[in-house]
Parts: sequence; structure tokens; C-alpha cells
Amino acid sequence: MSALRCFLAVPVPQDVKPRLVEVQRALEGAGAHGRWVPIDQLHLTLIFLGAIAAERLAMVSEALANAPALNPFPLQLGGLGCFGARRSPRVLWVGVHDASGRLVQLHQQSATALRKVGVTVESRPFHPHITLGRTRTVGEGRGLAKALRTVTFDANESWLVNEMRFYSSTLSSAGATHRLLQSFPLQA
Ligand code: 2AM
Repeated sequence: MSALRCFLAVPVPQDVKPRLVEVQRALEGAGAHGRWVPIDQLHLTLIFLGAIAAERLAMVSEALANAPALNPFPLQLGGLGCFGARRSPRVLWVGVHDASGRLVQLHQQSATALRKVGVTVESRPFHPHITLGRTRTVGEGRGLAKALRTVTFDANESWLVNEMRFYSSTLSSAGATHRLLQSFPLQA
């Protein structure tokens, strides 16, 4: 039985992405090394579904399509943050401001729809972020921590979220390959 590693995401608009690439380059210039997320893969993960059996994909997709409709809503870039130890972070990200609270609502509605069709959704708190890069070793983490002391990021770009995306992700030594399975437009 084949299965796909799946996740739900909110896309980052094309005109916001260059700001994120700028900070990746600035950090690299300041001595941070790691695996940077390529520009075409920058996204905000709404829910990580994990492995879904191929024959269940259509049902999962239908459940998401039938979840209550949400109107488009605004999001704004926040500041840089990290997961992992402060002296050697594992994941570098940009936070987002969800002033309307509708990103959280979209997360909750999608989680409810998924649970109804038997998908296990992790229950840890939703911490919205756009991952910029990951360190592969403690040394890289230390380099990132050091670079973060000299690089400032004051972007405050905002945009209207009008779409949720369902992706599969295939991992290899070269990194992840994301394939768009379905797009769910938010209706005005
Ligand atoms: P993140 O990098 O934005 O934190 C696709 O793999 C996406 O799913 C990743 O970008 C990652 O989100 C998220 N993801 C991957 N593995 C995960 C896991 N084990 N638990 C939760 N989220 C995960």
C-alpha cells in the first residue's frame, strides 16, 4: 500500500518571498550555514498530516473541501524566531501576525474536518511560522545563533490569504520535493 507524506499550507505570495530570501542571504553573509528553504518552497504549514494512504487521499481532500468556508483574511510578517536550543537553534523561521484570528480558525476547522475522516492531527499548540532554514549540526546551529546577533529583520509585509493548499512532500538527500495535490480557495 503506498502512502504520501502530506501537509496543509498557506502559501506566501511571490512578492513577499524576496524579503525572506534577503534575510537568508544576510544570515549566510554573517556566517550562518544550513539547509535554506528554496524560494519556491517557502510556505506556512497549517497542519502536518504525515503519511496518508494513497487510496484515502480523495476522501481527505473532499473532507477539506466540505469544511466550513472562510473569507480571505490578512496576515502580516512578524519577526525572526527559532526552534531548538538558544545557543544552537535547529529551525529558523519568520513569525506571522494573525490579527483577525482567522488563521487559527482555518487551522481549527481543517483539523476538525481531518479528524472526522480519521486523520490524526497533532494536538500541540499551533505556532504559525514560515521556516527559512534548518541547521544540520550543533556547529551550524552555533553559527546561526551568532549570525542572528548581527542581522536585523524589520519586514512588516502583509497580504490577503485567499487559498489553502494540500501538498505531498517527498524527502531525499537533496531535500524535499513538494507536489501540489489540491488548492482550496477562500471565497470572498
Ligand atoms: P515547518 O518546516 O514549517 O515547521 C512539510 O514537510 C512541512 O511539514 C514542513 O515545512 C514542516 O513545517 C512540517 N513538518 C514536517 N515534519 C513534521 C513533523 N514531524 N511534525 C510536524 N510538522 C512537520
